Amino acid sequence: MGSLGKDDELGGLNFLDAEEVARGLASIRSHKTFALSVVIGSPKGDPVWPGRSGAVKLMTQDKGSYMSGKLQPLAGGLEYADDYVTMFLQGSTQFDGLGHTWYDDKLYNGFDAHTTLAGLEKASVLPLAEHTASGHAVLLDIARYRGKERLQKGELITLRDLLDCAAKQGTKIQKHDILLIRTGWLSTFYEEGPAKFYDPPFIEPGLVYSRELVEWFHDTEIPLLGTDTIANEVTVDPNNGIVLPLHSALMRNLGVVFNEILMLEDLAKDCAKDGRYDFFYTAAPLKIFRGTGAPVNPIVIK
Ligand code: UVW
Repeated sequence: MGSLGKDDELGGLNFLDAEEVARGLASIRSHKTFALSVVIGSPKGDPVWPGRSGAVKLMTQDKGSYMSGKLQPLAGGLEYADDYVTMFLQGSTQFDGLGHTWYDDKLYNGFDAHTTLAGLEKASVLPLAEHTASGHAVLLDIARYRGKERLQKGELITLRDLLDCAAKQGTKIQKHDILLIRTGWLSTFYEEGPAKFYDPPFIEPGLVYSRELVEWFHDTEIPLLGTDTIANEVTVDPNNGIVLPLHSALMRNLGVVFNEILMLEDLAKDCAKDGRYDFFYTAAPLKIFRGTGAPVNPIVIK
């Protein structure tokens, strides 16, 4: 990665060609399907990065509009309800555009950070949405591997953990596999509530930066990383205090596409039941012009 062409805005999705789609489809056995997004605008709220807010969904018309006489049925008697939602494009299960984060004024592929001034002119979510992400995926259930329901605040995942978990599951990670990692952390929000989830300091569990980890992503040409956390990595690297270093090392430098805030519980249960942790994954985020990211509801077929 990193040498995919000077205009490239797809990063790892370049690896997901027709052959990879076929490899993913060939792994389908039980034909069970799983939809991996969280619910937008749920009464429980939306788990979001601190500083963002959850979706607000409002009705613009409903039966009451007709009862009050504000609206009349259409000719023939049809009535209808309408609603709208305002939300952060990063505020639910989403794909990040590769230009979502940067350092030293350069985005993915060397694009100038000033191209973000009127929305992401380069490396937005749109090229990812046009391409789609479909291929062979593996789930590494780190929580189950550690014999826990869910990882705790700040709990670290190293490359060694990924490889040991795969070995214990009997999962072979192959070149161009989409990598999903379950921590169980998102359930803290839904089952224990926002107070526990955001209990300061807010430090999610997750992957921790190491040179070996980044080299492994590079060599294995992992196109996409998805997790059941907001940021796909431990919030603060305990070794040096750096915040979200894998957003730099994987997303910005290598072009690994991030699919965050996944609900992996049902999929993980099914994998534990049948002992199969690989499957077909397909997703296309909403086509948002110059979006930093966009909501997505990825589908897994086992
Ligand atoms: C930030 O943008 C800070 O994080 P994320 O990519 O998890 O939304």
